Amino acid sequence: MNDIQIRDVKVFVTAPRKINLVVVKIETSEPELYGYGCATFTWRHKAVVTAITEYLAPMLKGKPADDIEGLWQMMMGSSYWRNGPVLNNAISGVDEALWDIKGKRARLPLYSLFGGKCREGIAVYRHADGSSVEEVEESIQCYMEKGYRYIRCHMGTYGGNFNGKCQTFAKPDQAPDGAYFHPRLYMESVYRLFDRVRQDIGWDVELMHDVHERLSPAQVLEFAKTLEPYKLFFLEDCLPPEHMEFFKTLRNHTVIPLAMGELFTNPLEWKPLVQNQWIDFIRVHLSDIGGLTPARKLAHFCEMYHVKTAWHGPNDLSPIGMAAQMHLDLNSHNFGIQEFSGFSEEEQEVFPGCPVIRNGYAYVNHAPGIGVGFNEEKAKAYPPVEMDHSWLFSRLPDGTPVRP
Ligand code: GCO
Ligand code: MG
Repeated sequence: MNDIQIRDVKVFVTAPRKINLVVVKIETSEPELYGYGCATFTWRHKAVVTAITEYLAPMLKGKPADDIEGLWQMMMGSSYWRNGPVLNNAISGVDEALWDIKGKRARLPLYSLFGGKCREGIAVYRHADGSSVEEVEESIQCYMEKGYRYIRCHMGTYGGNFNGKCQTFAKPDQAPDGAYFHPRLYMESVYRLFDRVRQDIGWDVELMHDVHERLSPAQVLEFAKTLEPYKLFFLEDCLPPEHMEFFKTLRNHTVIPLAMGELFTNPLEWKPLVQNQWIDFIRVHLSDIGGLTPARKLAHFCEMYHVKTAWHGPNDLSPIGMAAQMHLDLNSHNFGIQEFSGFSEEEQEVFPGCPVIRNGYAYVNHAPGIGVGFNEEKAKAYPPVEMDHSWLFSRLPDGTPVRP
């Protein structure tokens, strides 16, 4: 089977939605056989491009395209220091492209190659947001009318921004710029939000919320306990990855289902949470852990502990990456829910074959491989952009920087 070699490894950065997406193309010794993978780490995309062009491409040329597992181990181990977001994203782009090639060679969509389907459609959740309860409720109702039955609810993105009121907090002299938020104001606003949503909209919809690592351990205990009456589908990212040990306390303190993982890059982060069943949903961003190869292993590991998948699905993920994880969604018995942030018109133009959504379910096409193409010409019309990092400089009212 080692008759087809990797001939070239190319990397593209395109921003059809004004968010930098990184795409890897693997060309093989068979002229018409190539594959695409997602390597999107939007906040450090140039570092990922360098890792691919300067390190991975030279070691991959001439290697057998069939040996995904062996090449993944070589890419991961050859930097000695490993398990970081930049190198993992670079490896993911290659890994997913090799899976795309394997599916094309087998003339099978990836879900079939993984062992076939456990379900016909992939339940997805959307993001409702707004600067008032009424605006959030309007957004929820709009999604429900489109058939979505799982909705993440926020009032002012992460930590709540109260329409800029955060800027009026009493701050010290010469307080630096940043995305200020006030934990107590944020917490109280979320209590009010879910109380009203459950009263006004009711229970025929599953609701989530993303703490986005904004609260202290003690605040999280109160927050989870206070939200219990609203029966959330899950409460996400209660703490930063640096505080995983606190999940043991949190788990013993609340019945609210817990989700964690989009920030993980190292198996040491998820192992204790999964094997101790301290969480209910694993949320990794597939390219941040190295692509489909490790994600399949993680899904199987989680299945042993009744932890369900809820792969990260923000807008800083390419349609190739979204489709790749949706193949895994179809195959995994312990699929939980798929986060989905829509595809813009421009993205669908650059990435033909995007999954389609009907009545709250996503459907990948049944083309061989990942099933999403990449129009290199159209991608050129959307060159990389200067991303707005300001929200990543989050601060408490006294200016203390906090994890964003
Ligand atoms: C989510 C995530 C994202 C991240 C974003 C960072 O649950 O979808 O929290 O919104 O903040 O991907 O770049
Ligand atoms: Mg999140």
